[in-house]
Amino acid sequence: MSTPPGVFITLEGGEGAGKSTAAQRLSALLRAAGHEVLATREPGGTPGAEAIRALLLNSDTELTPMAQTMLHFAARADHVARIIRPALARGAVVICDRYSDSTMAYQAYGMGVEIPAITALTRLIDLTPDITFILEVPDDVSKSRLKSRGAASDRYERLAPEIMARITQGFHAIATAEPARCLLLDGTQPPEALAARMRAIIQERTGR
Ligand code: T5A
Repeated sequence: MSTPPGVFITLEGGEGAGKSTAAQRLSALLRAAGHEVLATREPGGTPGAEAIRALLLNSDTELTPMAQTMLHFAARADHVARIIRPALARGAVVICDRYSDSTMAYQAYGMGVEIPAITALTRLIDLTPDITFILEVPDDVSKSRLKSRGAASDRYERLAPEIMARITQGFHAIATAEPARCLLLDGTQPPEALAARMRAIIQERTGR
């Protein structure tokens, strides 16, 4: 498929790394510069994908890691086709809170699904981000942020510490394997500083 005229930015990282906060601030900076911005998230972003999200996050419904993988990709297929590709075709900047790297980190590195299975499904979706920001925060910061939010924990917030450690390793492995696309950023910086750094990198790399 040909490269669309928009710019596709993804934000990745562990629980409570600050992706949603950074996405909001980055969107505001880009809008202030006159760009059309589509801010969206995964799993989710369309009515069908949001319904799949509800199933995925509900820890009362048991799902094998492979079933979770397929549901994440089913949601992604709908989201990419209905929302992300059309926005990129219009020339928008798309900022997506989590994408395929989360499936690689959580379901493969964290939960043991075979990497080639996720690579094959990623290829089927056939849309690679232009830039991926991976936010890193120490475990204690992640825990205290989630605690201060006070919401009931979902399927993924209940994962055992050793699984969370493998997920962190997974994000590192992805960043190491694809340095031209992925940048690791310190998620403990103040949100304004983090968003300004992302904005500067987008400008340097894409001219937008
Ligand atoms: N998942 C997802 C998979 O397993 N496979 C997949 O393929 C995909 C796509 C989604 C879950 O699904 C899993 C991973 C996820 O667990 P979710 O609720 O969308 O569930 O979870 P998260 O994406 O982890 O979202 P969170 O809201 O939990 O974390 P964020 O977005 O990283 O953090 P944010 O911005 O909401 O901030 C959390 C708290 O920290 C504060 C905020 O005010 C907030 O209180 N904060 C900061 N404080 C200080 N400095 C900063 N820079 C701060 N940034 C945020």
